[in-house]
Amino acid sequence: MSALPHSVRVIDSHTEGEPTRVVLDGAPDLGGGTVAEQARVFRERFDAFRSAVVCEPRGHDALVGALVVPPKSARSACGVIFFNNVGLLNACGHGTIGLAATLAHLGRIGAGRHVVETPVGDVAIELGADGSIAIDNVASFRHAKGVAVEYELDGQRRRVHGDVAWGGNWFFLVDDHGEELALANLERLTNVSWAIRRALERAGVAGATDLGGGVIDHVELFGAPQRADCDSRNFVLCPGKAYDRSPCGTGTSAKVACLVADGKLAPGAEWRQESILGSRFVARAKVDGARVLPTISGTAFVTAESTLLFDPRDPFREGIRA
Ligand code: PYC
Repeated sequence: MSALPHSVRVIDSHTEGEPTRVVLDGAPDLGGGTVAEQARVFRERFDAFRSAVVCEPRGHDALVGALVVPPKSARSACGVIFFNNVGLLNACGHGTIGLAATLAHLGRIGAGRHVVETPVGDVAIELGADGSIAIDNVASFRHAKGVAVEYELDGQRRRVHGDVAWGGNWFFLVDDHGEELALANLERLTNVSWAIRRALERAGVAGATDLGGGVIDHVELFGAPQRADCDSRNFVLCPGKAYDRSPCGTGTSAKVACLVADGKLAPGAEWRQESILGSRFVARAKVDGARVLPTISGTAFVTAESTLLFDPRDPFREGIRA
């Protein structure tokens, strides 16, 4: 018998094209503690809730879920655990902007600064009186530069180089991929990025294990922008093989950390990251000693308020899991 509730109210939004579903009620009790501890309980005991909310037939592969949980500090607005079609995310930039738009839509936050606790540290939301949203993300850094990796695709062996960087998730950032970053090329970009990810795993390339386990589960390809008001365009492959419709908040944070490390972005200067859809985030970095503190701004729109129903007789009430 499923432990799912009969119904769960959610609010859907998209941030620069990338969807977020915030769970309003019906979530399991995760026992309190830090958000990291609550995330561990969610991962170990409530995976059916995760897949029921974001996987087909109620969701889809690109959807990121957000569970609002009690924060450890009374000064924080809330805690949040992000999840997707295959598991939990350490953090999520577009999802935090979507959460901010949702909480503002509900009247739960007003203009000002609001701290949100995630499993990997605090993130602050800056909600403008005009509805603009920026987030001050977790400290981001480059872990390794110019790592060579060989992958095989369609019978061809290729070599690329990339930086391993943390922006709240682990990324492999590649410039020399030789691919056209165009929406019409999605299947090829997905296959290339997935082959790179598999090759990283085989070669044992990883981030620092004390942060989110160290697994590089996001691959980011960079190229020239198409928009005149952007500095770069990207394609980001997420852990469950869906591509990020937005420029990826944690991925843009990782990029900014690498640019600062290379002396290519001055503290406070803007980095305008275009997504594969042509949407954009504007990023800035504060530098505090060895720490790069990225601020990411973008726009989110609420798209639906709905109630998910879980009929005990429904064979797919827990979602369709691979
Ligand atoms: O915006 O950080 C992000 C993100 C991670 C996965 C999908 N979006």
